[in-house]
Amino acid sequence: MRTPLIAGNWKMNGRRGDAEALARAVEVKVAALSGVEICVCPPFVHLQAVQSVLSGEHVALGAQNCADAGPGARTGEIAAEMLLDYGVSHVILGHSERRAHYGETDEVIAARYQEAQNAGLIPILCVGETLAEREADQTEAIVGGQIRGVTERLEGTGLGNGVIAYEPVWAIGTGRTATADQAEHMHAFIREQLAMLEGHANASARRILYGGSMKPANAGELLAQPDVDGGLIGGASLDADDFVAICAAAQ
Ligand code: 3PY
Repeated sequence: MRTPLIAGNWKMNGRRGDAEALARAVEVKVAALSGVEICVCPPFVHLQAVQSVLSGEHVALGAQNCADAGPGARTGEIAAEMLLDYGVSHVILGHSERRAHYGETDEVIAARYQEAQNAGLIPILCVGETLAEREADQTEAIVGGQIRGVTERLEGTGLGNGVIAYEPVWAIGTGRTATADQAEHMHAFIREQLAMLEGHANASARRILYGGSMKPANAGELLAQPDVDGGLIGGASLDADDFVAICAAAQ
């Protein structure tokens, strides 16, 4: 039995006051929901403000990245253990925007994942293909390669308590969403890949989220798919009513 997780990726949006108001609204509106885990991931500079308005009972706090090494000489980076100190429990890693704009490779993403795991955070590992890759029939090769490229570099715990987020790049910030069939096909494929890497028991317990323009209008159908265990929500997570409607659909 996999408890669905809905995580809001606020990306690089909002001022401190906006972040506090959004977190406060989400906290109040999700209080009556059950059977779904909820997490919001503000920009680093708003973590403390958001943490101060969350009760810790209904909404977990996530970050959008963490360093690939422990504290020390890494100008501009934030170590996983520093995030933990701010009440952060989840961390998004390998988002396609980081792969595309900052050249993050599977190798560096694996190192970030390892640091997150060692610190006790729950990594949310993003994978997904571009439109050109899908059109060239490379979707499974790309996504399978990204999963292996991280998993095979992890020591000891493997993927541990991590979560996978399948986010087709062509559905991010474009308003296009994978159909429920396309999403289920890829989630089932990812679970098969995981079974080969970490065994059936671990693979069937691992949550696989869908990300890419999930919104209230399509959340119900996507979340009803047997291998879709929640969502990583972009734009719709910036509106408390939309985000809570998606959380309600996951119950
Ligand atoms: C989106 O839905 O736009 C996302 O990138 C979620 O991470």
